[in-house]
Amino acid sequence: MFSCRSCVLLIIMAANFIDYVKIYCRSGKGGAGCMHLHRAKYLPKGGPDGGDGGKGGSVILRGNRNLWTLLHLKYQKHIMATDGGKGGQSRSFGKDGEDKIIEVPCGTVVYDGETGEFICEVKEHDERVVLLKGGRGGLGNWHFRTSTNQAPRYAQPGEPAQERTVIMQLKVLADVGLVGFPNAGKSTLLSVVSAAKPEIADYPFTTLTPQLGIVSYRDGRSFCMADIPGIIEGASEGKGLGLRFLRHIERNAVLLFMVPATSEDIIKEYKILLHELEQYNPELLTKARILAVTKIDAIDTKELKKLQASKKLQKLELPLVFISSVAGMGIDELKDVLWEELNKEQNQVIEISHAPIDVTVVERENDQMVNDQMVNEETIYLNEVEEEWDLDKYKGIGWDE
Ligand SMILES: Nc1nc2c(ncn2[C@@H]2O[C@H](COP(=O)(O)OP(=O)(O)OP(=O)(O)O)[C@@H](O)[C@H]2O)c(=O)[nH]1
Ligand SMILES: [Mg+2]
Repeated sequence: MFSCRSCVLLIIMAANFIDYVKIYCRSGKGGAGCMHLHRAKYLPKGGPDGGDGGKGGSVILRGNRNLWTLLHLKYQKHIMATDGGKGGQSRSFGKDGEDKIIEVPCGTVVYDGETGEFICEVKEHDERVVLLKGGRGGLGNWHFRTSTNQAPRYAQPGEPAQERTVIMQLKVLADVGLVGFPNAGKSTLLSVVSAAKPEIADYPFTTLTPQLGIVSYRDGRSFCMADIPGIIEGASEGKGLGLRFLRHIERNAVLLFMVPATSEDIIKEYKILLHELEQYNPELLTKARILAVTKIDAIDTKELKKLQASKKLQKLELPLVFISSVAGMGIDELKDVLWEELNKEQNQVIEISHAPIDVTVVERENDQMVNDQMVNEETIYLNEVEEEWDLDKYKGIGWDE
């Protein structure tokens, strides 16, 4: 059972993983140019001297490698840059509007909130992408003086602001993504090879949000592993936790498929997983794959030997590894295979095109996720109260009087 402190931590972790936000954004409009004719004592025809308007602020996204979720944007419903100031007399410029910089974790993809069309993505730390450009300031009438029109009585208005409701989704960037049915042992593996402490239990869908861990390899080298919630047959049609977490494996260089040795048909399970990925995005099948047969401590040596020699498994033409996270078997070999695959040149680029999203589906899934998390938190909390808090212990302080 969880300790009090870990219970609180779990609640915080589950509630804090936000990989979807919808925000209304608006850039600043350009300031109007000024129409002004210079007037001064003893200077009857001073001429035009209207200055230019300032430019409106832009809405800019900036990648930040220290952010892991979109939590900081959860309650921001509007993000607006400021307008440019108007130009003034004596050819004075209007003040430029202030840009609004939105810090986002690397791997954030932005879609139009109404049509679901892909707009842009931010991959690198410090990478800047202009989401909405501020309007240009209008020119003052000084610019329009000519020999035939020495006192132009017009100036340009500033360019209008741009506005858009956008959906930001985080697609976790990791080197290796774990793919498997619920209970395949994904979180257990992550907890063994990294310092991450994912929740582990023998009921399906223990993991509700993606977890990342840094796996240290030999000679101080390391790579990043992402544990995502289990996939089941029909996930691409919304079954189980549905599609909403499949996007987190889009950006992984290598996919580690995990099927327990105790499974009735390892190849069938692997093919179902593959099919679900294909339904979601066929480009996922171009990624390097490795098959790990897990929980080999749960079968006897004879069965294990049979599996290792299985022609059917070898026919899949995949790097095959047999592991037990609990007994620590095959873990070093697995790391070797992962490292080798990660360093192959063809696996270095993680370019993938982002298909448009169906806004209604994405919104429904997000509501569902918030619901799931609340139910999960409540269950954890109630269990904790029943099992751990012995109120009798505190009678001495008089709470019951
Ligand atoms: N015998 C044995 N049991 C294991 C091994 N790895 C994991 N398990 C058990 O399998 C159950 C499920 O493990 P998890 O790591 O939570 O599985 P998961 O794939 O993360 O499951 P979801 O989060 O529900 O998708 C737990 O009871 C683990 O103790 C293993 O190598 N050997
Ligand atoms: Mg898990």
